[in-house]
Amino acid sequence: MPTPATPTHCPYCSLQCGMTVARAGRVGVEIGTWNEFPVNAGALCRKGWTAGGLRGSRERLTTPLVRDPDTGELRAADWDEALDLVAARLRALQEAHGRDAVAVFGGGGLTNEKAYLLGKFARVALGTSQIDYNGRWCMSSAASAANLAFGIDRGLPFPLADVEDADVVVLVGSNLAETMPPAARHLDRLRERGGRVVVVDPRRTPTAERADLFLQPVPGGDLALALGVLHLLDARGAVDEVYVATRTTGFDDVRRAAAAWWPERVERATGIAADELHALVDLLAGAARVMVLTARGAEQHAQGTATVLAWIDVALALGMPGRPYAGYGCLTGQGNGQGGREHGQKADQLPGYRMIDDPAARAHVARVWGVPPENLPGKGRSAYELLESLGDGGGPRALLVHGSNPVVSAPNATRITRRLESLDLLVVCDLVLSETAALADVVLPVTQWAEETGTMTNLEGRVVLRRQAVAPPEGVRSDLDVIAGLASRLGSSAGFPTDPEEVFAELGRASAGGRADYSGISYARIVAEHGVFWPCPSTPEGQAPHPGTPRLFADSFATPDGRARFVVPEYVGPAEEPDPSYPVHLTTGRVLAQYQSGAQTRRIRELADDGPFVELHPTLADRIGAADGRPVVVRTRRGELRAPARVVATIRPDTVFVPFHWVGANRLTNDALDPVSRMPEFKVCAAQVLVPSSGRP
Ligand SMILES: Nc1nc2c(c(=O)[nH]1)N[C@H]1C(S)=C(S)[C@@H](COP(=O)(O)OP(=O)(O)OC[C@H]3O[C@@H](n4cnc5c(=O)[nH]c(N)nc54)[C@H](O)[C@@H]3O)O[C@H]1N2
Ligand SMILES: Nc1nc2c(c(=O)[nH]1)N[C@H]1C(S)=C(S)[C@@H](COP(=O)(O)OP(=O)(O)OC[C@H]3O[C@@H](n4cnc5c(=O)[nH]c(N)nc54)[C@H](O)[C@@H]3O)O[C@H]1N2
Ligand code: SF4
Ligand SMILES: [Mo]
Repeated sequence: MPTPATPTHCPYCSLQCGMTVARAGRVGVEIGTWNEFPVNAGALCRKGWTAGGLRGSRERLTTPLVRDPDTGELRAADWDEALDLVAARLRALQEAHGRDAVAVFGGGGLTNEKAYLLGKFARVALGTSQIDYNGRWCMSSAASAANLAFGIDRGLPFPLADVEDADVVVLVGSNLAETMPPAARHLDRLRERGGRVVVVDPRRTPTAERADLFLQPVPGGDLALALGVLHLLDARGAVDEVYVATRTTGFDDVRRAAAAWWPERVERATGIAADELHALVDLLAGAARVMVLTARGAEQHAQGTATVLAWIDVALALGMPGRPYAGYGCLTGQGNGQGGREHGQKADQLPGYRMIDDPAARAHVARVWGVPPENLPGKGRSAYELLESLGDGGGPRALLVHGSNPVVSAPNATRITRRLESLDLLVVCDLVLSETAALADVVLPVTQWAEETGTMTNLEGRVVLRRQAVAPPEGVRSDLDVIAGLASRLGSSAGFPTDPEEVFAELGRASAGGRADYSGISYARIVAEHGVFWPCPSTPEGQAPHPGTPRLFADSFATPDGRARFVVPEYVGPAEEPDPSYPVHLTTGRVLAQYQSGAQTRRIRELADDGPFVELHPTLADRIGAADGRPVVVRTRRGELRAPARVVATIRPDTVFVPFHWVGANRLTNDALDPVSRMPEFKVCAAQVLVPSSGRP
């Protein structure tokens, strides 16, 4: 008999679909629809429906594991033994090598409460500057760009449903029909209303199937494409001169830069023919409400920030940001991809999206934490640079991981795995023995999703409450308990509460007055209002509460003068271009049934785990003699992967695609970083594909 169903949210992506969870049987759960939650209105994708699959599974960790120095194997330990050991070794390493000898790596899947407490733990209990998180590999280029252009970074500055009322939506590098399936209905409704969808992707994806105009550039071509659009918009007199004059600065320089991007040059850089470019500009120039949305296809490049800025320039030139049902937005990715970057687990940030090198920000947060501001460390290294510096790299000698599986998901993963292996101490908190946990000296088993309570901030900036619905398995603890347990063993006098609602209240105070102000949000309000959009400052006693902010930029931008900034994007091209030895483009991404590094979804029986594959065009397959389902080898300057070929006419003939949910794709990828966001170039590098002669190549 199921117990009463509790409304809560999915464990996976940034849509944070509402669902109900009830206990079923001794350990299982039953997932049901929660129709009143507006973002998904009852719809779930396959991953959501099967999310209970890890409950009661043998794959679930239920006891701490400690590596035995004699046998080299992981063995079960009790919590006190494991935490005492970790604390003692952290302290010894810091005494011998300084505070920064210990590093922390967080995740965009952690609740706001966990992300906040982890940042506080690093800065106060460990006193280390070395903390960053996997969100750096996710939407950081869009975050950098939005901060530069608009003075604030909220993925979508409007509710997702606004898509339905736009006239033209341009999706640059998003496959949302597979990465957030319930969101695709907004595109369908937009088209029913007579609106148009444009999709830009080197692959004709299920999302592209919904497009009125589909453009198929080479990977890394989006920046040049945007410059070409700006060129033609200006040539046609389609720039909104009044908007540009009253709401922005810097257009003249962009106009000059775009003047050199005539259609033939765009075609050489992107493979998009002049008539296709004109077709796109026809749609944009004639529309009253244009929405430009970017996702990882456009952003995960060494020029990701510049690429997003170029598309923001397009939206600004058309006069869209701040206009209803129009503007620019980034579709974030992880469950708490938005909140995860606001509360201080990023190397350069403190809670409330404050910058760690801003003296006023330091003073505010230090007051909330009850420590002298000068005790707070400064900026640390970005995610890839941090992992690359570990152990033999000359940087930190110990790493604590909460909510990431970098052995699978880091670029140039062979190198990163070696760095992890060279650490003096690796501690991983996880639900399962991920590839990264399998390398650890200590593994701490934690609660997941419906076993605990906490808030998540979805792709719209809507703060939602993921409520506990079932009891956790015996033996596991929440990340909050782990953090508090270590902090007290390290002798920290600052508070590390373990009650999520108490942590949320503290987080609200720490964020007050910051860019991402949560101080007016409470659990009760989230429940009553189906989520609250930040910024939502607190109001004085007796005054009406702040309503939250579903839509930004109607009157002004968050820059000092209130105007949006045009930034000149300079096209450099991918860090690695094809050449005679590595003649094709390799790009990577996702499939519907797997999530991220696959640590969770590969262990769920209902989601077929077929292993990685290499998607390639029939023309390329013919040239190298590959056949559908037979093995091929993809090789780059960093490594190689052998996997079955999937021969499809939907991909460009000069490009291959590999999903990154299994070990392998990231042995191939390039670790070239964006100069501003420090985003790695996951989405393009040069590769060769061949058919193995016999046996293993
Ligand atoms: N099923 C599933 N859903 C997920 C996730 C998952 O792992 N699985 N992860 C979640 C997370 S964290 C994220 S960040 C989001 C990501 O969501 P998306 O950004 O939609 O996902 P990706 O598959 O990484 O990339 C999108 C598309 O970019 C295309 N692409 C590759 N290179 C380029 C390029 O140079 N230019 C352009 N324009 N397109 C390019 C790819 O072909 C792909 O179709 O998904 C979230 N949802
Ligand atoms: N080639 C290539 N590589 C990529 C990408 C790409 O497109 N191409 N995309 C990048 C992107 S956008 C992202 S977001 C990253 C994601 O890649 P990862 O950072 O590896 O993300 P996950 O696989 O979600 O890892 C989360 C881990 O934390 C565990 N976990 C889940 N919930 C909790 C929790 O509450 N607490 C703790 N302690 N653990 C928990 C899970 O079991 C899992 O092992 O990959 C990046 N890597
Ligand atoms: S779309 Fe995302 S949030 Fe919704 S059910 Fe699927 S994985 Fe979960
Ligand atoms: Mo992501």
